[in-house]
Amino acid sequence: MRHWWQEVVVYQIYPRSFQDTNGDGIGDLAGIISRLDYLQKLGIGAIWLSPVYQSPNDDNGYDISDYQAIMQEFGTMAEMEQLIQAAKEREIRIVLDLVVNHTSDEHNWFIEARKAKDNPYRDFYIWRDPVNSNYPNDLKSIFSGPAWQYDEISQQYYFHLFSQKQPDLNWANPAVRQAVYDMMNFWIDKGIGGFRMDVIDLIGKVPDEKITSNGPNLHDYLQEMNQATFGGKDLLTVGETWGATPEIAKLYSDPAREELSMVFQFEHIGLDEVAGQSKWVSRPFQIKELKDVFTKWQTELGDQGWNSLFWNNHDLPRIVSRWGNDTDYHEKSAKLLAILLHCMKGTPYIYQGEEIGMTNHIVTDITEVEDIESRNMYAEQLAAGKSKETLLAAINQKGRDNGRTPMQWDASPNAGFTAGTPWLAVAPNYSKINVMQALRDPHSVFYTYQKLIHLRKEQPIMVWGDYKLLTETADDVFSYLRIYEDKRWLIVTNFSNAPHSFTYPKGALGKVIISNLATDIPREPTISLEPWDAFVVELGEET
Ligand code: TEU
Ligand code: CA
Repeated sequence: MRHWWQEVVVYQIYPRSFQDTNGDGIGDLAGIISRLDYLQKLGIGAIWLSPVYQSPNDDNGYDISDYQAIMQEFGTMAEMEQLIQAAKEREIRIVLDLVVNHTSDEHNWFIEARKAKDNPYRDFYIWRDPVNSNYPNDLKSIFSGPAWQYDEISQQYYFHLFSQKQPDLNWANPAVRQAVYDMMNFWIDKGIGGFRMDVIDLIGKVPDEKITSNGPNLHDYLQEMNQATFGGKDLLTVGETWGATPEIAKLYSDPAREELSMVFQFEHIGLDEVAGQSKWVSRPFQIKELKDVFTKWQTELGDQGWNSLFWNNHDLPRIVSRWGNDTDYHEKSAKLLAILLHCMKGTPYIYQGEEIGMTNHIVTDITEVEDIESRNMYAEQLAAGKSKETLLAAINQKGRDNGRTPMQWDASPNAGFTAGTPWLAVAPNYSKINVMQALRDPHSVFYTYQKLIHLRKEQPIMVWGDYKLLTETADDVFSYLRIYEDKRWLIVTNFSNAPHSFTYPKGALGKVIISNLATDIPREPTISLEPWDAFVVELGEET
């Protein structure tokens, strides 16, 4: 069976940084509504909206204190309903962020739970006694420090895989699961298009056995959730699963198992990291490895799963700065990254600003950093003796604020994001890199994305075609075929700052489908690719 979510491109909005309308420096729902025409022009079919629920913002909305209320800074429930409706009128569905591994410590469930050991909500969370007046065990928080926090009132520790203000829910408790399902149905009844499920691979944790991801009951919970909520409603459900291999991804997304539509896997994202070390330790990125990872995912899921395709999200540095070239080949490399990814099989995701080539933002002092993950790491490592310079270099390379600077709409002060003071500084290159400029220039990165989205709507080969890597190329040339019925498309990209020669595979070259070259593509049997060249061309039969 074919589904709508296999044929669309999804656009992620980080509401805090998208568009402010009331001058408080914080993006809001009214701002999103005001930009729907822009998104319609881009051509997307769904928006993944990062959390908009009530939250004390310890982790910018990923710490939720009421799942059924809208954060005051963002607007009202009426505006949320208006957004769902206004988007629907433009054939855009709203996919909500479902953050149910943990709540805020200011959620009513936790306020109750910490009152006393016999409180009816106590078991909504994970409490353990101290062991020899120390932590229950040595599990660590992903945001630095121990995963256990002592609570003076009831004299036990509670478990938190993220910040101390994000206590983990106890999924082993059926009452927790039912409360989550009820909340999901509340939103489904409002007409949303689905859920992006935050760190969903952690809900089956068994802290006592030091199992955090891929716990033993994980898939039972997801099957139960499917049946109790979105099952049979054809919604888009995408799980955030950092530890997924293709085998694990099939467990989530094999249609026969009735769990999720797809997962976000992060194997490619880890290619400039060092195995066994934190994301803050980097090594050089190699195209050869990228080819291996993408090819594995493109070929191994088969009919038992569906890929999501992404370079960016609100946790990741900007791809054009990370693996493209944001100085000498800014536009060209941004277009290559778009073409390479969007021509693959799966559902592509665009993170706000990616479509105009937004870049990383360099900071020179920790006071400029808002992100809790970066700040905690900095404090911990500074205390451990690392230098400020080393730590800021790591934050500039990998820190989450890189992706969170305000959306660059135009060249007016603060990039047209706010009339006030933005909550996080706008990247200084906004006078050149902005939406207004991109819309004026017919050769901008924006129009490459728009065209790729259009092709996906018009050309079944983009959605359903098989993928085949070309192996006889230079290491830095990433080239593959898509094959569908009697059609073949050849995708050619030179993922580097140097020229490389390239020999076409057998078959007559046909029409150019999309390209970032200023001229027609060269058509000799062996050609020289210039740095960051990328194009797609029809390829006739191998005769
Ligand atoms: O992210 C999961 C997560 O593990 C990230 O913190 C990740 O490890 C890190 O940022 C690496 O870049 C999700 C959300 O996407 C993130 O924004 C939240 O902070 C986190 O869960 C907790 O809800
Ligand atoms: Ca605002």
